[in-house]
Amino acid sequence: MAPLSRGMLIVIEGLDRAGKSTQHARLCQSLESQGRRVKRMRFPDRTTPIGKSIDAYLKGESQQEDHVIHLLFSANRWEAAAQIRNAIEEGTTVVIDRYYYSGIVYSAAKGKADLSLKWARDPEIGLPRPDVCVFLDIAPEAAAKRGGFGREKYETNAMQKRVRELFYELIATSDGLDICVVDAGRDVEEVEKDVMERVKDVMKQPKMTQPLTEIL
Ligand code: NYM
Ligand code: MG
Repeated sequence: MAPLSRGMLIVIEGLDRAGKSTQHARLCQSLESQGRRVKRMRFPDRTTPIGKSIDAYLKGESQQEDHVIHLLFSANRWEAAAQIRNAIEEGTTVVIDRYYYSGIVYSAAKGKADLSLKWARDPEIGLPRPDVCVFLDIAPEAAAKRGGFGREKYETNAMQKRVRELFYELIATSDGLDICVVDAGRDVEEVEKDVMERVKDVMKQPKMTQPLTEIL
């Protein structure tokens, strides 16, 4: 594979229990085995002070007003933005488990009139724009059957169903989100193969010879 002058920015998205962590790990390993330097990241990053507040909220240990928690999730990305940009400039590929797409849809899924997809997206403007976001698509019913579901806030069938609808709305209504959909209801290996294919397609695109851009 031709060397890229900069790293790629790749995002894995999906509902809870869609298999994101597994696919994230496998993709990082294959990219490394192809000789690329890889930085693994995930959002929320629960290790920072902001991330710790988010963690407490998700576990039900603290309460936050809906706009406030939305902005904390966004701030948690902003505090990592320079790190992402620097890694990519020096040729490292950054692979992130969840990014601003989750940020938008999970908040908007709460159904508040004053917390629309548009309102939710505004604080993300200016963050590093992904080269590709692979949306691991799974039916909420199938996801719910996988282990560990239901422990954290948002892990209810009603919420997951709405999140999936909003992911589809996001994909259908806006250009330039760089999302591709992969059916995640299949064997791990099949999903992995598709994810790698999407990433390889993007590697060939002209934008990969240009500097990383920003979310507009
Ligand atoms: N989540 C994640 C948000 O609500 N907004 C965000 O910006 C991000 C990045 O956090 N249910 C939600 C989605 C998940 C939860 O993420 C925790 P994970 O990947 O399950 O640890
Ligand atoms: Mg989760």
